Amino acid sequence: MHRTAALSISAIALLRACSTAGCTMAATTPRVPPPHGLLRPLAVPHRLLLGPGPSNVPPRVLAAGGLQILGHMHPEVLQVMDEIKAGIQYAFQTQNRLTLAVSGTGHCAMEAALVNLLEGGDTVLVGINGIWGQRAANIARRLGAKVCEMLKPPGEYFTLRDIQEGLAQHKPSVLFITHGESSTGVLQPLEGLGELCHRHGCLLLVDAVASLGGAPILMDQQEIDVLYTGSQKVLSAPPGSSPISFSERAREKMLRRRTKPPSFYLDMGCLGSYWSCDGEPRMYHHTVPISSIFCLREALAVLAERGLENSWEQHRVVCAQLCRGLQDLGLKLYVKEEAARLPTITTVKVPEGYDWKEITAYLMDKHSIEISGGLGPTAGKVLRIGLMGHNATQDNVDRLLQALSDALQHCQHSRL
Ligand SMILES: *Cc1c(COP(=O)(O)O)cnc(C)c1O
Ligand SMILES: CC(=O)N[C@H]1CO[C@H](CO)[C@@H](O)[C@@H]1O
Repeated sequence: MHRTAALSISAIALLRACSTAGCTMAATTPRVPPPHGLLRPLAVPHRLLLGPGPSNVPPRVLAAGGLQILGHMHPEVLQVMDEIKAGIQYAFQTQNRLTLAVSGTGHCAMEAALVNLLEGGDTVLVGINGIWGQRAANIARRLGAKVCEMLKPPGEYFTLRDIQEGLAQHKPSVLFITHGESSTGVLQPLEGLGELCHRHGCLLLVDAVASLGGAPILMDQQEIDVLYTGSQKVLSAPPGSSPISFSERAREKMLRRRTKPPSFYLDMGCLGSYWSCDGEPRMYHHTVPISSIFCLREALAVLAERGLENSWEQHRVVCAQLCRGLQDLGLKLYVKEEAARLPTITTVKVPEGYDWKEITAYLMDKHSIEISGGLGPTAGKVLRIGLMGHNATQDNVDRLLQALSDALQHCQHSRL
């Protein structure tokens, strides 16, 4: 104690001596000035977000994010976590005990699923009909898994027969499939998939980031083993907390692991006890993002009040109106088969002679509406329009169609 005090006193004496001697106080003078940008007020314009996500956040959810922070182990926060678990069980239609929200965006949930399910030497069959299968394959390879790719052209989905063949050929322990392929606008049918996987001794992992709440998913009835989503699409909450759930079958596979999951942050064993999924006393693992958790709680409450079936129906109706309107403008939808169109995100071909960037920029500049271009295999080929959650309304369909018609008249036809 005395020594520390003595040291700091002598350090001050040294600094004083230094300054009187005219040398610069290199050790204590900051050289990087405060950034100008930060000295101006935060600027967040009002925009209608009709891209593939994030979607606009309704006032009730925004208000939850503005509440004061509590300690992450305070009983009120633990109660909110319990309410979120129940809300996710409702949204997923599952009774799985291992149900929680990981602290991160949709990719974080994707990593959590793969990191816990796979270990070196496991075989995973990945359905690739857009960018999300590519990403899952990328993550699985990093984990040392044997990745078998099952390909389908963008704009199409996998039939039961495709999957049956893939399972028989590769004998994987996990099948990854994307329910709402937001890079192409395709909805993957899930009927019979879980049963088929289980007959082949395989677990079914489904990415529902772009579809949950917008298209029917019944986790338990469809025998899905791992399901995850994000917060910023149909749930209309800020990005950052992502619901995920594991079946008993998936838990059993995880219990049989020879090695620990290579991520401490995403270890479902630790997360399960933090979220009290096993009924045991909670163990601190990390600090949940409190504001994000409050918002997610409110977003799940909105969904519970509205009812899942109403939410599915709303997205179906609004998407059908949008598709009709787009075709009336002379535009062509990218996904040919009507039943295969994702109700939350619609892909429409960039009309001939137009540059997609001019269209999206015009909508943004003149109408403060965000829509987006393609992604991965659809880059440069399509426009992606999202009508999700809070702002999946008839009003917004009309607003967008008017703005788009305006854009088509004004955007220069490119010289290409
Ligand atoms: C948006 C999306 C993701 C990724 O979510 P982030 O929140 O951007 O990390 C994953 N899968 C699908 C199908 C998506 O649409
Ligand atoms: C943030 C935002 O743009 N919200 C809009 C969502 O859609 C409704 C209906 O058109 C608008 O009233 C909101 O302003």
